[in-house]
Amino acid sequence: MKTVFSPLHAGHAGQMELVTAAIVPGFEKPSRAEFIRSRVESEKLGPIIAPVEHDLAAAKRIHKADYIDFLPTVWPQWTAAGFKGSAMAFTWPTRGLRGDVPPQRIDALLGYYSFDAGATFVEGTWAAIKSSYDVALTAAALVKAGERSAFALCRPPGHHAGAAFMGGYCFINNAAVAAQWFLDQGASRVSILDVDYHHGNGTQEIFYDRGDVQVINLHGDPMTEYPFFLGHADERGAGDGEGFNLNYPMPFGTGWDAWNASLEDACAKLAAYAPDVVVVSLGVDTFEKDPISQFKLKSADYPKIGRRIARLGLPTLFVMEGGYAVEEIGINAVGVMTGFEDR
Ligand code: SP5
Ligand code: ZN
Repeated sequence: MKTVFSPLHAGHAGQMELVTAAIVPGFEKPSRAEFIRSRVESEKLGPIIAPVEHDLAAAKRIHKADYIDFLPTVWPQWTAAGFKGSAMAFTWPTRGLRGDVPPQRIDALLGYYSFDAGATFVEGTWAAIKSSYDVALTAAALVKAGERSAFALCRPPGHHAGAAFMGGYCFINNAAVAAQWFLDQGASRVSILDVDYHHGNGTQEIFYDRGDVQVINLHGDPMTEYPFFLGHADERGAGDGEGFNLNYPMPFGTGWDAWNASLEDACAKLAAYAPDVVVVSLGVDTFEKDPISQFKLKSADYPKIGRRIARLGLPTLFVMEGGYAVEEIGINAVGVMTGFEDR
């Protein structure tokens, strides 16, 4: 399997992160992608290729144009305003406030275009976001050209980003961009299988009222886990999308047997939908040692996930999302790929 990777991710570095009761060094850090890249090499998964640069048209197919146009301006606006440190929001338009009027200050605009403080900018952030987008589209093109699978080693991740907002370390929704791109290239139906520990709220929002993209999420129950405000089992899609959004929320402490039961059910529903291509939002923050997560998967479980997905017998694009146990992130993420290849 080919991996697409860009070193430009590395400029997105040094952020602080607001968590419960503290501001701490960001969990979503450059070493994540480097550990995965080095494991791709040591496991001889296949060639590592550089992304082809794309314009932003494919992003604007699923994101609002004003949101995409805002992203490259954040760091220049932040420094022009005289602010230091990471560009980060601190006020959000919740119920009872105006969410339809963009304010004129960059610190306020960051709140207008986000749902939490978890998507912060430094000088190299836009270049990293753009490279991650290019990685996803370049890997998608490999699958479209006939490869059985490809690995988009995206960083930053994407599945929390919605049509007009960032959050949860995510800016452009790479998996959603790729899914729409497959449709625009002639696919009739695409399934997105999101196995990241956190609910992919952005992906769900983007495709919620559509029947041409099936969105399946396996994740920590939002009653007790981030992102808290989406991801319940009764969210099944709306209008043309009715029945094409499937959520499998699971409690803290979920291990392989229960998680795998959800995966089996998800794969049956996916097979019944009979998509032309599968996009896997691949987070490995389900791992037992993940520092911000509460599931109990073991390293030996990740090849089993890959093997099950391979049994669907469909062209498959893997898009990297979360995973914060950096020492083991390469073993776990590349384990899915080697399992998929049944070796
Ligand atoms: C792509 C992805 O996996 N995004 C995850 C964003 C999670 N943001 C909220 C993290 C809350 C962490 N609380 C952790 C306490 C650790 N002691
Ligand atoms: Zn996650």
